[in-house]
Amino acid sequence: MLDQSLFLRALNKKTNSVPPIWYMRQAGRYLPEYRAVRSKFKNFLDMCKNPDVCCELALQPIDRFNLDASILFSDILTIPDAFNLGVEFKEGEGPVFNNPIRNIEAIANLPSFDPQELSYVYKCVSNIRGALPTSLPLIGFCGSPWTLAAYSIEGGSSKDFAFTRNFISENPKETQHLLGVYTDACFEYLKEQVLAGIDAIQIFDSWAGLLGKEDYKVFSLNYINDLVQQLKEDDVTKDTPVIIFARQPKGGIEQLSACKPECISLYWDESIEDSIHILKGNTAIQGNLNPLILKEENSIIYNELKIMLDKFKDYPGYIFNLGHGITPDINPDKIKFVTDTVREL
Ligand code: 1CP
Repeated sequence: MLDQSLFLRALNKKTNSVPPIWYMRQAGRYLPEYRAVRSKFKNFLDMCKNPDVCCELALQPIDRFNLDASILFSDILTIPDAFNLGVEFKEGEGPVFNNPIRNIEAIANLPSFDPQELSYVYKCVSNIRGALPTSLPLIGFCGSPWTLAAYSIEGGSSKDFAFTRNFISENPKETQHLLGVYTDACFEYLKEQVLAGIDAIQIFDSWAGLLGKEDYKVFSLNYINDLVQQLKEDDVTKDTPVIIFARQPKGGIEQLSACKPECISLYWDESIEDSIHILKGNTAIQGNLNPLILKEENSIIYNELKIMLDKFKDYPGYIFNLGHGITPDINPDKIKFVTDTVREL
């Protein structure tokens, strides 16, 4: 049944007459049914630790829009939380780390990673898998080692991660040790997600753009590459397709494609023509409508979609998505309109 899925076919570089559709942050604050559940929890991460609630949240966009793939409801910061960094989401703020990694002693004293600390995530995966139709694939995910390290060193989010950038240039060896530890943790975590029932993996390198081209290789790409290698060499994970999303990597997607993922998810500012030229049908492409367009009138959205889908017309292995997550201010009707229009066009 699952091998007939448009999404998994596209990841296998098969052409579909209609592209599979899913959205980054398809479950989230733009949905009133999400906000109703969210209001019962003070700390977002407490909600992530409740597998029944997470299952309900993952199904909300599927029930509403009949999408072609579901994504685990969780967050990339579960791993730093399992390393006892004390991750908290304060009302109206981003994530805050109560025990960030502000010095090299904190790296030396990192506890060892026990994947069972995150058993609530695997329970959530098996709940969602059990609730979904068998024909609908479920995506699992993790943050890239670099993106997780950036939040952990900074102690939360930031516009420019100035402390982190200074820290890594002063302490490159220790940072690389941390990145290695996070890489192994990501592998163990994804393996448990596969055992619990996910059908594809997405790695989010949301803070790729903080690094110059050479530093990107040293602090991010090497570890994504190592993670993908570990996945490809393990009997449990080797057949699970991998998607890499990187936001504004300075070396472009050419650098990313060297990691040999099955698919690259394009940030919205990435040129489709250039990407097709670089990837040449050897790697599936996901993306990349600018999420801001969802604020425009339907006629404008329609024209944008027409132009975009025309560029991907003959590409083997295309998955429709946005170039970044849906923001809280989007009207859910726009997601319905985009979904219907993509299928119609
Ligand atoms: O208060 C709330 O309701 C929290 C909003 C929220 C949601 C809905 C956060 C906090 N995380 C999530 C869920 C989430 N996060 C999912 C599953 C839902 C889905 O996609 O349908 C996924 C895949 C993520 C991944 C994630 N978390 C990323 C990578 C994607 C990206 O946006 O670049 C990142 C960077 C995070 C960190 C994070 N979690 C939440 C916020 C607000 C942030 C960003 C913080 C910042 O601004 O740096």
